[in-house]
Amino acid sequence: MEKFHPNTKRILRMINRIFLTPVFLFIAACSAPQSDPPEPVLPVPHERQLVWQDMEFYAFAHFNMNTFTNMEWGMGDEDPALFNPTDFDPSQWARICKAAGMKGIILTAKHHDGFCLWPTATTDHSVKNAAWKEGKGDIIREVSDAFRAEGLKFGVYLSPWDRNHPDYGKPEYITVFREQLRELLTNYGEIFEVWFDGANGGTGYYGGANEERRVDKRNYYDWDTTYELIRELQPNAVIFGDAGPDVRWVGNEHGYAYETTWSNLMRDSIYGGMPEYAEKYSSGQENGTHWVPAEADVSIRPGWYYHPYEDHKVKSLPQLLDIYYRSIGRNSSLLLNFPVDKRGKIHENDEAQLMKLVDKIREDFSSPLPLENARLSASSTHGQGFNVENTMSEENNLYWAAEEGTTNATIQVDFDEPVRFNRFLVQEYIALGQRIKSFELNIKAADGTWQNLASGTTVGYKRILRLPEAETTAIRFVITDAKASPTIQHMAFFLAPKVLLPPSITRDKSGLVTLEAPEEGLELLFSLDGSNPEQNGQVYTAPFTVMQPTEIHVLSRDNSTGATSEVAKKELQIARKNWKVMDEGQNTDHLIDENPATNYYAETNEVSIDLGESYLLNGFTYYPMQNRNLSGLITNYAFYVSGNGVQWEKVSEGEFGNIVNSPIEQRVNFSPIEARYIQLRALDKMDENPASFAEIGVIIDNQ
Ligand code: FUL
Repeated sequence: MEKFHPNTKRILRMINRIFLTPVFLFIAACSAPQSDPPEPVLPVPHERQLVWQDMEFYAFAHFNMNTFTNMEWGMGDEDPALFNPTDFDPSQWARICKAAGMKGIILTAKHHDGFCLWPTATTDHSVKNAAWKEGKGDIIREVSDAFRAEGLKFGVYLSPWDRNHPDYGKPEYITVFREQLRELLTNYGEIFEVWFDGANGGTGYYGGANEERRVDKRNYYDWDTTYELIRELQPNAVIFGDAGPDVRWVGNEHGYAYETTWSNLMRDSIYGGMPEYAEKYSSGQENGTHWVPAEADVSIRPGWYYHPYEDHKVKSLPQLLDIYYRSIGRNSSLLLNFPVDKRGKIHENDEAQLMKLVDKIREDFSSPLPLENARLSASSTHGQGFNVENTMSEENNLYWAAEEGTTNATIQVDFDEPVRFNRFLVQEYIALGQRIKSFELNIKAADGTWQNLASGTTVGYKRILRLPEAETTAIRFVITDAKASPTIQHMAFFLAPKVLLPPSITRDKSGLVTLEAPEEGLELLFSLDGSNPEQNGQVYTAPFTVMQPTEIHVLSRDNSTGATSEVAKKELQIARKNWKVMDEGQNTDHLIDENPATNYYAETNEVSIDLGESYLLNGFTYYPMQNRNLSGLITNYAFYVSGNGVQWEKVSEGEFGNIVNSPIEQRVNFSPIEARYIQLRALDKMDENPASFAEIGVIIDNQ
């Protein structure tokens, strides 16, 4: 006779299984008396910042009046009727963002030109007067609904600067601005982030005044009252601005945080749009008084808004990878912008590049070294519940803490078999404050000695190191200095496969084109007729000359596997071999040497060039200096041509909108005109310094 009923046996077997699961063992460990957590080190994040921090990667969409006027900064006098997407499809945006693992989107509800994407009661300059849906549409409603339907969050960009509003610069405008915020924060459900731009004040339409209005950026907006309103209407939303208060600008529009990036900020010394912000404050401060983590904003194309001529300038995989590792890998979130096109869709090229990035990132982090089979040890432990094994889990509230009072500590990982890795990911337990000031990563060499693989400074929410591939049986993460006893929430090592990059393309003044392989042993292929180099390309063996306007396509091939890189393309205009700069200044050649890293400075604020012969010109390009510290950038220009170098005819005049924040090559087209001489004059500049130029070029249609 059976001792137990068969059902009873099954139940006992189940109980047995439950008791032996890691979950049970983990619960049991947690139920042992737990030591008190370490003392926090101020400043610490607010709950809403912790929630935001976990989002890591989310989208920015610049879609507004500029999309239809082909501008970066509209003046505010644009006819609202111009806003007319032909195939507006916010669920396409949401699907793409979801597939990319992005957690939400921030949309330009109102940019500097003042056009509102929702039917606001505060102004007529809105979708109410657009041709789109005969004025009955609401972009904010449709985008927020589409994102929520995918389980993604929604945030708003509301430009404080309003080049349309007649009262901008007067106290009355602040009431209007707050009313606009109230509408956005009341009528569209939960908002995760409210984004305020630092660009404020300047020339504009201002209800017909057409004048320059400067504001006192520190006091004009009375930000504290506005923040109170946001807290009242959306207590969980983080507020972004140069000065925070919750999330700060990373200080550039390249999407790069810094090797040393503190989430602590001396917040009270900062206000939105202050000139010295990027230089002095954007990397945070060890002794910062408030928790204001960095957000890196960057566009997937050169401009923030859609321009058809940038369809082929979508950032390449290597550029996007660099952005990813230099933002999310450096204690910052990544706000990646899509310049939504005139249809009202994310362009196919942008989606394709985004997915290349996402696939590669997934591949890079797909196989962590199995730490469960390794032995972990730490130089010290804070007490029960803070064991070093906690660093293996991605659980937010499980972490290792070193003994209280220590400012250095080591975690060692010993493996039974040699392991190979080239990525190291580490996270502090930031709820108790950012602590680590410097660290090293050591590996054990075959002879048993320790070698230093990398040194670093801050860690914060997340730090990822890209390393040369290393093989070892033991790794040591040595925290050499910290503000207080270190805490680590998570740590992991990965072996990321190599990236097959296209070769880089450079050309000199004489027209000589050089290709450079990203890695040794790759074959380089190129084509000059627009065809895919993989099928019809030539093998690159030595530099070659290209004199006429041509688009070159290149790729790298790994002949051992047959794998190829993506195709890189570059527009080459006429070679500048016979060009002469007509000015007397020093280093005039820097202006036309096809090297944007060298600059020419014109005391006279204008330059003239003899092209050597006559061409039918369609436009010109101005490549601003690429230095970290910018000076003399031309913000307003006039462009002249001449047949004899004496009598000049003006063919174009205008503004290089947003050039100071985004110093990318500027392209201006005009009606075709035959000329041998060109002249660019600076009508206005970012400062009093001589006008600066990295390159000037001409556009000649080769169709
Ligand atoms: C800048 C703006 O002036 C740009 O147009 C863009 O919106 C960018 C995100 O912020 O300051």
